[in-house]
Amino acid sequence: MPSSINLKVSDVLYKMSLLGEIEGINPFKVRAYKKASEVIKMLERDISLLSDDEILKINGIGNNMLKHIKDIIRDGTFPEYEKLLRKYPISLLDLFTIPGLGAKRIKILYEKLSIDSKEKLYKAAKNGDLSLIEGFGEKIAKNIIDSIERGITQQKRFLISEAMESAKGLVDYIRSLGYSRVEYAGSLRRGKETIGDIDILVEGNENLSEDIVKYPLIEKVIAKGSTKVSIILKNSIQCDIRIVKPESFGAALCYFTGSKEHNIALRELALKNGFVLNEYGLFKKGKVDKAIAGRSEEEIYKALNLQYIPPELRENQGEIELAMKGRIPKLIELKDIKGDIHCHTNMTDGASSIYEIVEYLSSRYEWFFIGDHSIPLHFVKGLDFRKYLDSRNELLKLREKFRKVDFDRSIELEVLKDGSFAFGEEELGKIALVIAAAHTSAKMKKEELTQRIIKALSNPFCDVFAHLSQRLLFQREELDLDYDLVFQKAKDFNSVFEVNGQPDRLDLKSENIRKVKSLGLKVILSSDAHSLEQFSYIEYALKNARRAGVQKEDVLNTYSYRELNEFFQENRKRRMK
Ligand code: DGT
Ligand code: CA
Ligand code: CA
Repeated sequence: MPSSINLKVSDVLYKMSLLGEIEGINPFKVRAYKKASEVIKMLERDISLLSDDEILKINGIGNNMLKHIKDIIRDGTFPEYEKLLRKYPISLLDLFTIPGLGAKRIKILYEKLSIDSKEKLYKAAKNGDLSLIEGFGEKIAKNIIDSIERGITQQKRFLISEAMESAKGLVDYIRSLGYSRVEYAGSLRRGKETIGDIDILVEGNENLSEDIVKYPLIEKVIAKGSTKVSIILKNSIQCDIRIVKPESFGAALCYFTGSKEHNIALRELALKNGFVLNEYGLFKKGKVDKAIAGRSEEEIYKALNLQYIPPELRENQGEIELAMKGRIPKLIELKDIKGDIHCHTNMTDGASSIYEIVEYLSSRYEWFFIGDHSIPLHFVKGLDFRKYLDSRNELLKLREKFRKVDFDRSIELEVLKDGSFAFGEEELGKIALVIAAAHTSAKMKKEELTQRIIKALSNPFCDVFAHLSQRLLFQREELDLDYDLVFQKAKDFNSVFEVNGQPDRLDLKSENIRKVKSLGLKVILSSDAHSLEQFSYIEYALKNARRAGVQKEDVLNTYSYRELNEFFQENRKRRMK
């Protein structure tokens, strides 16, 4: 059971992240506060009872964070937080709930017009005062008035990792009660970027609802009937659990997996063919007492003369037409993935040593690359070339001990402002795998930024380009780039884009993966793990790729180690010509 002290610590760290954003502190720090807040909220044990070492083992918590946490446990606050509280009123944070307002705008509103509450904001928008500030057009003012009048706040959504971890806990609990057929449905099963609420289906009977509400992580029970239980978990995620009979399990799974738009299209198709389709089954029109399909989803699609449609494609974006023609692509699967390329060790901002990572991955993959940030990212201790080489040698020594698996050292190499790399050509030639990435691009104009990225892509040693858009879900918009131009140029260089599996990145997003695939370019999936548990984040990259219709042959993680290295060497040679 999460203790109230955990919620208190989590709350202070969350508020610190928002105030930090307003203040404009280093985005890595903002992210660290947010992440720490999230994991502590989910923690089952009372954090005030843990030793320092135990706290440091929690994902995403380093020494600085540990100090803040201990301060909060003792004093309810910590010095850096107090400093910002003296500068900004806490009521400012209410403005984050208004759609369209982020940290930058909130800061401007406060500094230029002393707006620190919804009431003052509403008045200013009504009076037309907002138009005095550059960047606040009529549209924003109207949005603000609208949303405050109608009491609309940003509908809270969750990162897929947060929802998935909660859902797994609940599913394990239901299984422990003796129910064996338990499935995720809704957006979680479709692998959407963010999740509104968790949907779970259980084959069971009415006794189940009595047992479910005894789950210790429940904050509040909203509804409890014989076929549906709705609860809110301690971390404020809502969860709808439906209790279904075996003969309708497939129909219910199909219905509650959605999307709503897919359901509607499917139902219309059924009607056209003389059927009725609902969450209980597929019926001949006029004969609703006996279903002709319903036990499994496969049965239903088959009876409608459709190929089976994987959940990730059920968005009514042409998948039904493809299924009619038998042209649903065979999507890449987890078992096709032979390795990962991008992670971080404790030399920079990761939690584990090179040795720990090799040991961990050697039983999971055929091959892998262990990376780290490069200079000039000092605040995450980015490596210079010397440190890269030394740590590479350290890593290669382990080949002797771990013979069954192939591995080498990659680097997440910083793209400088002018599009050149932090290392020179001669150095680059000695790097096993260059993952180019930009982390600092504030204030560049669209055109300039686009040219910078294109220049980086044109570098012969740009093996992979990481998290192109730099978006952070719920935190930072994607870069304002001419994406189509970037992708078109990328075709000339045969560039490889990363699909980053960090749940707040998911970058490239699936629309862009589709574009890249249609140009015949390959992608590579990565976990960008900062701790051992995060290596599983590659599954979120996979879901994102599947939603884009990506197949095995589009993805370099499915190559053998030799094929992969040949591919990159070939690319380097070709670009040098
Ligand atoms: P979310 O929770 O916002 O991330 O997205 P979903 O897709 O999980 O939506 P949710 O939880 O409201 O409903 C779960 C599924 O139930 C949805 O994907 C399709 C089905 N469903 C819900 N409402 C309707 C409806 O009005 N019509 C139809 N045909 N299906 C619906
Ligand atoms: Ca849902
Ligand atoms: Ca739902």
